[in-house]
Amino acid sequence: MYDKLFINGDWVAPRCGKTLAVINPATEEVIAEVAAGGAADVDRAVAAAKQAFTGWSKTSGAQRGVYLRAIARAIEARAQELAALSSSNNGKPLFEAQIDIEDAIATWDYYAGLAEQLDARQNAEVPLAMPGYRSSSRLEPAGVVGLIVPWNFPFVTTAWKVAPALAAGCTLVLKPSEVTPLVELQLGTIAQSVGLPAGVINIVCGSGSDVGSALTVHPDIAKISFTGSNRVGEIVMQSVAKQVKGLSLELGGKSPMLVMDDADLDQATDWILGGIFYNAGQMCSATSRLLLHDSIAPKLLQRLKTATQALKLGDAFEEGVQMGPLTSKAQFDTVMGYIERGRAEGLTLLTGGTRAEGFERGYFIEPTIFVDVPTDSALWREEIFGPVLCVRTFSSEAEAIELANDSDFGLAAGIISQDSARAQRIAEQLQAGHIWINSLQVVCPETSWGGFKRSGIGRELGPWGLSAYQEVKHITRPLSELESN
Ligand code: TXE
Repeated sequence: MYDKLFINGDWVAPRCGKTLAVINPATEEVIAEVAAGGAADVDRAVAAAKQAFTGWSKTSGAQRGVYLRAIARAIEARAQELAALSSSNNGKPLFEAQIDIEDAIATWDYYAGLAEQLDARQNAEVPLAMPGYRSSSRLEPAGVVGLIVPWNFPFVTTAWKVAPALAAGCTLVLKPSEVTPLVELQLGTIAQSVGLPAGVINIVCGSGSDVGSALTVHPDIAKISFTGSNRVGEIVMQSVAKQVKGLSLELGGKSPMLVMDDADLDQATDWILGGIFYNAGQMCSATSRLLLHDSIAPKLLQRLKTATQALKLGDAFEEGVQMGPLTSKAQFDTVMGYIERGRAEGLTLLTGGTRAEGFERGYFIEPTIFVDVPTDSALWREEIFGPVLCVRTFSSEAEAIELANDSDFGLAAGIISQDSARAQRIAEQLQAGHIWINSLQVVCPETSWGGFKRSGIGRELGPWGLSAYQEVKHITRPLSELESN
């Protein structure tokens, strides 16, 4: 299967003959060679999706819901195997990969539910102030869509795009990340196992410059949904502009965590660690800027240091491992580059700051905390996407909010305080798409995902995630015509 692409319901050999070496980041061993497509394969996949669109777009929401639920059950039946595959490719501890698979199942079930509700919403009457006319609205699928995903949450980010696209009645071409294609390819076998009509889902692995860019410029693709770096997000935006395609972008983040003077310090320690070291910090929503009230800073920093140094690093499958390696050599180099830059800037290290000791192989980095980081430091302003936390203190609520909002990004934020009214007041003033009060990265299919400012365009999840794949149509006619018929 790995030597093929999934096009038109079948596993087919790619036309360009390239392969991708897939690596286990804990061992640096090649664990698979995966077939990589090129522009000619994208053409084939889009043609299959276009042909399938004719039938799939005319199915009822209820019919599509049946397929989505079947996919959820098929994933559930293979949950352990899929989690293990994801861990071996991404490096995340097995329990994290299991959570990913559970999130994916919840997403498929949620969009099955929205698909089932769609039929009752079609041809809904729209009240008009203007006399003599009647108008009704329809929600129609956007067309063939191109979905480009990264490597940090394989199967999850994919579910966030594929499930609502199918629920809306779109057909699609998915391009997995070249770093983590293994678990994503299983979606092809799952589509086959539930009898999804051929061409509704197509999967073309390959590089961004070959497959990704061919998708963004393809004239038969109506919309691109992209999750990844700001650098590539800008390129994608420019290339879709030429054909005025629809576009959703989920890009970077530099999210703040605000810890107020009334915080429970033990809970705060857990949430801070989880917010930056889960998935080895490779989360767009990582709360990578920590803002501490200066009255609690010394005590909390001491706890953070102790708890961080106690974290167990290791192979995803080892008992008790809390943090895995970085997912790729490229990401390891990027993160080490930022750490070296921090040292060169003379920043103060609370802990970490080196390649992890005791590992002969694997892209392991010590969980790292820099304190008193100046607001003009690259480490404070740029997304590092690794286990590196930057800390500053504040003395008033107003200062905390100002520091939190002083960022190009606005994806998420956390607030830790035992004063619920105060936490709500602060949440309402933060410029971010999702604010967590006294909780850790709680993401549910019902709530939106996406950011303010340069964190992206549009929202995934919730009803907004479905709307992203729909066109709104109104049908308006004179009342007299209706009365005479
Ligand atoms: O992302 P890329 P990379 C951020 C994070 C990380 C940085 C680089 O800061 O350090 O991005 O990661 C495809 N046209 N995030 O290099 O390159 C590519 O093949 C179309 C944040 O992995 O943006 C892959 O499928 N597509 C993020 C996808 O884009 C192209 C998650 C993402 O890769 C393309 C990951 C092109 N020209 C990284 N070039 C988040 N928001 O969660 C590449 N791609």
